[in-house]
Amino acid sequence: MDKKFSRRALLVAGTATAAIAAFPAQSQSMGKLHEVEIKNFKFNPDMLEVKVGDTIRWTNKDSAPHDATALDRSWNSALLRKDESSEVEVVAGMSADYFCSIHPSMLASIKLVAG
Ligand SMILES: [Cu+2]
Repeated sequence: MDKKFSRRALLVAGTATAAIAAFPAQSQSMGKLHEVEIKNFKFNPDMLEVKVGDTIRWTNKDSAPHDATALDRSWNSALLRKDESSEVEVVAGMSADYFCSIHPSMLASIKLVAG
């Protein structure tokens, strides 16, 4: 009946599915974990060298919500509130430039290097 509510429920369901897909059971043992802190509206570090099979974990230290979204929107982290984290596994051909979809001036990138 409440359109707003059902739209929100769908969004949560979609996020949960994406999170499961981003956490294959072996990802930790197969690659390196890279930590990116989001603070004062900046990704730190704002450039990461990663290999296929690595995992990137973003943690939001701001009161404002943030996420990490590919500029071409081919991948994204979960929406992060303060002190929340989200992980994305690095896959072949992953697009390199990303931003916060809520604050598009927050830009950062990853560099895929050969394993
Ligand atoms: Cu943001």
